[in-house]
Amino acid sequence: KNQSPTKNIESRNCAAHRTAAAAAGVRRVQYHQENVMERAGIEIMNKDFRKSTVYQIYPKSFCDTNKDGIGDLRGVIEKLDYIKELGTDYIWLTPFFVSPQNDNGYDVEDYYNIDPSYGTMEDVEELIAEAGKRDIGLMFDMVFNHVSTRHEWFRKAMDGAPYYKDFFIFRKGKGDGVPPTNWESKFGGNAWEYVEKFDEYYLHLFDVTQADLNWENENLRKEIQKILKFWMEKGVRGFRFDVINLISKACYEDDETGDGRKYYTDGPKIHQYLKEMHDATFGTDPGIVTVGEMSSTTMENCFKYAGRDTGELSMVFSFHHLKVDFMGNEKWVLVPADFQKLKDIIFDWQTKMAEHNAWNAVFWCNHDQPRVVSRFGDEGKYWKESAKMLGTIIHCLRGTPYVYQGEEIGMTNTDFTDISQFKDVESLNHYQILQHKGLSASDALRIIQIHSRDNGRTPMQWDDSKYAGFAAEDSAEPWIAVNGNHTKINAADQLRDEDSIFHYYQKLIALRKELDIIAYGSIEPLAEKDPCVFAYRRMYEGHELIVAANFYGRDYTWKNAPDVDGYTRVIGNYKDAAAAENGVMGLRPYEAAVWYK
Ligand code: TEU
Ligand code: CA
Repeated sequence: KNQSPTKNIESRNCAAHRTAAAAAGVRRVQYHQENVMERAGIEIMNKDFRKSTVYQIYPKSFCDTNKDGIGDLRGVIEKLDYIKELGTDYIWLTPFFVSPQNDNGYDVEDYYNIDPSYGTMEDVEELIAEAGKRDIGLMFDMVFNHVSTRHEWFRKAMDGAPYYKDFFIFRKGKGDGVPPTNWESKFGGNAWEYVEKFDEYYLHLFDVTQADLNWENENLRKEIQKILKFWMEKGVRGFRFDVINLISKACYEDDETGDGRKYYTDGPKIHQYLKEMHDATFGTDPGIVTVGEMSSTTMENCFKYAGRDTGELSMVFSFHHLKVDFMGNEKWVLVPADFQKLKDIIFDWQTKMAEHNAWNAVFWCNHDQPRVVSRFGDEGKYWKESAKMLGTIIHCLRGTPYVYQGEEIGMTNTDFTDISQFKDVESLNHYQILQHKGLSASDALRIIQIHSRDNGRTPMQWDDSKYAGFAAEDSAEPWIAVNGNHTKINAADQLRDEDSIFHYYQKLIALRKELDIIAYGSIEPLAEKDPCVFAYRRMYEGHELIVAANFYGRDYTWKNAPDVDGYTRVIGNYKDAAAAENGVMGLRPYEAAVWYK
């Protein structure tokens, strides 16, 4: 059997957790399905997701209130006023359900209970109610492609119960220690794990402790619906579905030309499963917003996933625009970002999704991505300008913008210099794999520093204190190190500074509410082949909006620019407007400006 480094790292994590969980004493209770909002007397207002903005919270790294060095739900409650100040309509909270945390909660052990490291069900209820009071809806993150191997279903499957064994994907190997197929796990190594007692393998597209679920099984699908209804009845206003386009597997065959993804991505029954889930659960409440995370998807499928009348989801995350610094699908390489490709992909998705009445989630950052200011902007001299420029591009597009915690203050990639500082299972596995391929430890580390998901997972920088205000100074060491630049980049400073990135994001978010054109207008790419400019035009009911951005750190003259005479600059990252005359626009380093007529 191909012994990938996944297995070794996993067994270390798992052992550590078993003791922690035992010590914490996971409390399991059967909870009432009582709507928290009703109980608190909060009237639920349906929102138009096209006019909304979502703030994403990775609770583990957001705010720690009990000094254990791990962010928690009470920390989110404490910061609700900050989020209200920023102005977003929803909070997407990544998973906080009971989990061994091998993949920071994306390995769910129990969807009905809260992991003690994050808090209790009472905390969740209070969070829903307190957010509701501020007219902020909560979106929960549902991981339905797989569950933790510690989930009750998997344990029963391992005990040999046929009913539960069929919740998973068990297959015979090809003999002699050869797994059923040559598919690769996204976290490295083969995607099948051998179980001696059955002489069979189970499929895990992610970590070995994340067993893929068998959606062919109707009983499993009913269980999924029960989970969604449980949380809807509690007052949750939306859902984000983790890698949801991987749930329908076409067949189990070797992929001679790849890693297997063509056999499980956008599979044959995916639309049927989504429609069924929609009709049975969130489709009954028009106020619920949904977003599907679509791994390596095609646009044709997204027309259906996120179509206005297709009865599947409100919108989709696609990632093609964030692979412009990969080599094809290979992430673990160092190549400069391809600006032309970035524009081509964004414009292609913008225009074609519009033609098909389908809706995008628009974003640069999340908990799996490096920080955008480090990636496409400038951490140095033009840090502030470039962060604002990148925000402008996203927030004026056709789609629902997502702001990932810390993006609104221009947080950067980690400053880690040693592999021991990295925590993510994917990074640690690929650090080994790169060295097995012959890279030196320092070259492997360089690649991890650039691409690691931990870049987005260092603690939120609230202030300039020892642990950046993420945790009290006398608390346990944070689970992942704070970036040393928190003395310069932190929320407290930016709340005081009118010219900060925070206040610029606040303005962008407000602009979408003020100007219907941003939510409802058509989209037309401009300067498509220009080597420096990112620009587009929106149109709606006789109004026009022109967004122009210089993507680089040098002065640039944009010839053939649209004439903005008679337009008002509604937002820009320099004090005065750019010099524009007769279709020639002078853009300063990383300058962004938005004109409206
Ligand atoms: O991510 C899906 C996913 O495809 C990424 O993990 C991706 O494989 C990786 O970034 C590529 O380098 C979702 C969650 O967002 C992620 O945090 C989880 O680890 C993953 O699913 C498994 O649940
Ligand atoms: Ca804590």
